[in-house]
Amino acid sequence: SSEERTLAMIKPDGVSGNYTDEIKRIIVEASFNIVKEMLTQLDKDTASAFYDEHSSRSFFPDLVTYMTSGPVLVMVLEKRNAVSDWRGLIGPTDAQRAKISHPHSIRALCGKNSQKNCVHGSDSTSSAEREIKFFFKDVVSGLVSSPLSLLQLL
Ligand code: DAT
Ligand code: MG
Repeated sequence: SSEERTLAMIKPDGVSGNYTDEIKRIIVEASFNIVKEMLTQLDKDTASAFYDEHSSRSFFPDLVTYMTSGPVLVMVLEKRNAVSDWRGLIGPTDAQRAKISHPHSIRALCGKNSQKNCVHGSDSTSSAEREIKFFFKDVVSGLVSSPLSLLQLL
């Protein structure tokens, strides 16, 4: 089919700020299906590996500290053009800019600045494939395939 999948995440400030329900309402209203979800807490190694492409940037240590500061909600979203449609809904990286240029975006709604920007979205179909595997590699066809994935689902 023409369905596409992307990885979305509600970052620690989004979860602790109680934005989960409102963000999910926006997701469903925009005709995405939430096909997988997992509430988890990233450790330093996991957050560092997820953002490996940014490992040489000056903001990287602060980014890892922020991403490990509390629970996150990781979701796989599905619809036509899921990758670009989700990027469009979340708005630009810098939430301060988002409030001006994309006032109805999710980052304008609940982000604070260029680091605490409330949500993640894959930036391409190849990133989406990598990121979905990164978080959901042990879950095959919705069936529990290993004891590790059972723990991941709890
Ligand atoms: P995006 O999350 O919009 O894909 P990105 O991939 O360029 O943005 O950066 C990944 C994350 O790193 C971003 O969500 C927050 C952090 N980050 C990016 N640029 C930053 C900056 N200039 N200062 C602080 N944190 C930054
Ligand atoms: Mg990115």
